Amino acid sequence: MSPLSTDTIQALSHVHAKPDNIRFQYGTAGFRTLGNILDSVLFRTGILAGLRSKKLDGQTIGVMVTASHNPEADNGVKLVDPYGEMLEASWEIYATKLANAPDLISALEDVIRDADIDLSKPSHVVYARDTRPSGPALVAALEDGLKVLNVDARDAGVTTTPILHYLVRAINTKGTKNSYGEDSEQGYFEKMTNAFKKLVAGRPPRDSLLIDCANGVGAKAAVELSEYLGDSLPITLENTDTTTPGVLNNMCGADFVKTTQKLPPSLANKLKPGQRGCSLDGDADRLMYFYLDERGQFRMLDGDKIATLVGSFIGELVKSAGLEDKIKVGSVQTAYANGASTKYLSERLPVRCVSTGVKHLHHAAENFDVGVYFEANGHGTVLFSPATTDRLREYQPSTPAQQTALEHLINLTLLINQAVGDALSDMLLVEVVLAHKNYTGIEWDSLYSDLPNRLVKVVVADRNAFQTEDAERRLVRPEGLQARIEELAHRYEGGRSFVRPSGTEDVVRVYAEAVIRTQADELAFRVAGLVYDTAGGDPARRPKEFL
Ligand code: 16G
Ligand code: MG
Repeated sequence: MSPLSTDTIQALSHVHAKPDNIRFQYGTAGFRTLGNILDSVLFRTGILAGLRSKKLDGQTIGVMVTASHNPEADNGVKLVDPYGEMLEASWEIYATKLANAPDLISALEDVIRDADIDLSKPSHVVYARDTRPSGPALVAALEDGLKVLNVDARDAGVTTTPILHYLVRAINTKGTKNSYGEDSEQGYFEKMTNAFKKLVAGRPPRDSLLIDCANGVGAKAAVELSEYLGDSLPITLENTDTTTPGVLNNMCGADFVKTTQKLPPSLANKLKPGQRGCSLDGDADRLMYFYLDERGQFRMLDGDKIATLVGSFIGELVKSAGLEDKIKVGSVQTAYANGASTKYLSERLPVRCVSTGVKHLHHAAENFDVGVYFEANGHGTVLFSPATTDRLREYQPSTPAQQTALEHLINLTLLINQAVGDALSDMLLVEVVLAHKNYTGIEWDSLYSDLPNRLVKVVVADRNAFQTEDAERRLVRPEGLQARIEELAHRYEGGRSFVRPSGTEDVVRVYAEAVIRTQADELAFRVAGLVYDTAGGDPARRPKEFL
């Protein structure tokens, strides 16, 4: 085992000094905070990525520098494991430990010992960043970290989070039976658009889809995508300004649409009634669809609507292919899924509920032959198990109709980015289903009606006092609070409410839904009031809307 080059580490960790009095935490989305305090974190994450690769025998690890839908001044970093999945949970602890260590060398020695890492192993890392202004300096700090272990590193430049995940998987599966595609952006776009073109071949031409790129890195990718798509899908790109300071995610993008349930003002005179529009988030891994109805009212088609559309379509194809006894299609949601979507899906497919965060959904989806997972906020994808992919490849259909359905399924495995939720790939997937069903947004929307719902944030003294069970649907702490929430929810028709501590902000989140809009709001604010009072909030500063 070759020793650590402690002199280099000392010198560089001096250059990338850790700020005092700040505690960093590797959470559900990696490290994420103000970009201008992340320098030391990026340096240390570079070293960690090298260690992770050595631990996995030199397989390539991904590093993505992004803060997704957060404000432009924020930034963040997360590691990607060899098949394009999120970093294994046990390593999140190492990440946090290294980021906060006053003595980096001894912390590194602890991690190396604890994880039993052989430093003589090779290490490979591929990294990318979004369009944030703090990105280049943070990447330079990351590169210094990579130098410490002489990592063989590849700079994938400015690109989307899902493309980085794709590259990681493509690099690690190159030349194997599970080869995922060419390890280049060109490979990504060709794979996806070739499958798309086959899937929509012979369907009537579609009217133009308007894409809100959130003034982020999705704009760059969408411009390239449109070239590969040619006339197979007419698209119009909006909010593509990646250079004017302050515009990223500002009053636009998937998070704005989901949280405000409004059309980004910049699209007001651009989206025609009935036309399909969609928003990407700042790193293009979340997708929201929408349209304006005949009265000009904004209608949102969120992750739940996507899950129901896609889940039932794939279920139908499996049946048409004559494979329903061999391939089980299932779906995974979180407690935030609208009750109406859960009902719609459950009547067609098995549905599981798991805790918030992509990694929980992804792992649960792996337990199905075909697992369709989406969070209401627009994160999601579809996973085909390796055995299912083989089965599709080997299956001998007995009728032309079965043959056609089989070909569609195989093309879906190529269209869908199975490494991670991908706004552009999900968007093409939605477009395929709409083309096959000959649906506009209106018809898609009419499959079921969302229950009115409300999400409220409550600032409390200590959000760790809130502990949940049953996929976050029930509180176990503070004691007694759950019973009071249920008692309130029972007073409203279709009432459902749950409370969980946020994993990304220092707040507690309250969700409520009910059959009637005003009741959903009232329930949410009552539960929020209950949370506020129970968690020891100052009654004098109790928000007025908490009834
Ligand atoms: C992160 C998660 C997202 C989740 C959100 C919840 C990933 C890549 N992202 O953004 O899936 O919905 O956190 O945030 O896992 P919250 O804990 O603050 O409600
Ligand atoms: Mg994102």
